[in-house]
Amino acid sequence: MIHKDPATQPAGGPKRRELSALERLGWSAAFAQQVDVDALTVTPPVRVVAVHRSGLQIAGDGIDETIPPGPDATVGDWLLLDRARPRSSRVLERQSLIKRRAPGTGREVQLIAANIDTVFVVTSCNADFNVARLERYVALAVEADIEPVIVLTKADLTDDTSPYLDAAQAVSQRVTVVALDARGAEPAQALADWCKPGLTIAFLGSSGVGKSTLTNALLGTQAIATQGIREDDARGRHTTTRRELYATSDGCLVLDTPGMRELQLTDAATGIADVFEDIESLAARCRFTDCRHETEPGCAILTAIDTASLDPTRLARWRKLKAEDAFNIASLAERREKDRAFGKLVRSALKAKSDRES
Ligand SMILES: Nc1nc2c(ncn2[C@@H]2O[C@H](COP(=O)(O)OP(=O)(O)OP(=O)(O)O)[C@@H](O)[C@H]2O)c(=O)[nH]1
Ligand SMILES: [Mg+2]
Ligand SMILES: [Zn+2]
Repeated sequence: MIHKDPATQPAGGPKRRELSALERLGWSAAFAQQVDVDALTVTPPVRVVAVHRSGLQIAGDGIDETIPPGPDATVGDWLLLDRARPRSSRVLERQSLIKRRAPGTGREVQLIAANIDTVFVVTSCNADFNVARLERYVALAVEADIEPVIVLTKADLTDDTSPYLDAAQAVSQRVTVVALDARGAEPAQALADWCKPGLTIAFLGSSGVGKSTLTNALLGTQAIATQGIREDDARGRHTTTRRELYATSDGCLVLDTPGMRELQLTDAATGIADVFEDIESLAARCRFTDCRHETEPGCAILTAIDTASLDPTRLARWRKLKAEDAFNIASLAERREKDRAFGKLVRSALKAKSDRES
């Protein structure tokens, strides 16, 4: 199923090497290195292309099936499929991992996706646009060691995209920002630098911003369902309900995801520091190393606010994200400690019982 476009592959010109079935799923040297060649025939590599309640949908060379849930894997992971005991399939070491604090009252970490090369943080040129949310998503990607790109959809619905472009660029100077119409041919051209054979890209963002529309555009189909947003507040209707990887005709893997209602960062200090690099570097210039940037003399952050070179609302968002991240790390540690203590209690009770019985 190699895509041959005569216009881009002139006869006699440099020919692109044909990708193997595994390479078309994103297999690369980084994964091959982890595996003994002999093991490949016994436990073939497969990629998790979707996670259902009933199990993991996997794809490999001539393999396309669902295995029961079990391996601690997420969409995008590579497994060495143990046919006899699929639950015990080994998960290969990841090139990247996106995670967040699980929504709701549970304090656990939720794995969102693995082995992603580029995260497209998607928002629209309408009421969905929200700087605080963009900062969260960008920090999430940077923390996972993935290049984030901000995509502003629905550029066709506004006369002037520049206020949106400027506000998105202010999130981080290091991030590329693209504005486009997600329908039709534009995404394939605008995202071509990142959507390449063998690479895996992911669309993240709230419901209704056009993640599935973008995925359809890259696949050249209308196969994935999309749905109009609410007129009054531009909110989506949570049309997509699971994370799923799709392959384009030239071998790029595209992950469409459901709109997230809530994105709580956990263990994302590096990502936050990177997004708020402007504030972090000011903080390094405060007179006191433990400056809280409240009333301290010689505080570089307060000076920046006084001279209007730092936006106080951005400072407030930085404080909030740092506090949330610290809280979520602490509550996770507390929960794990409780689980450990409980496990110990159970083990000692069992031991006491077997001591009594022996
Ligand atoms: N005019 C215009 N409409 C768009 C654009 N992108 C998406 N839409 C429309 O916005 C609506 C929502 O798009 P979806 O692709 O379903 O959004 P989604 O992000 O996948 O939403 P969830 O699956 O709910 O998370 C659909 O009616 C799309 O046709 C765009 O760039 N321009
Ligand atoms: Mg969708
Ligand atoms: Zn300070």
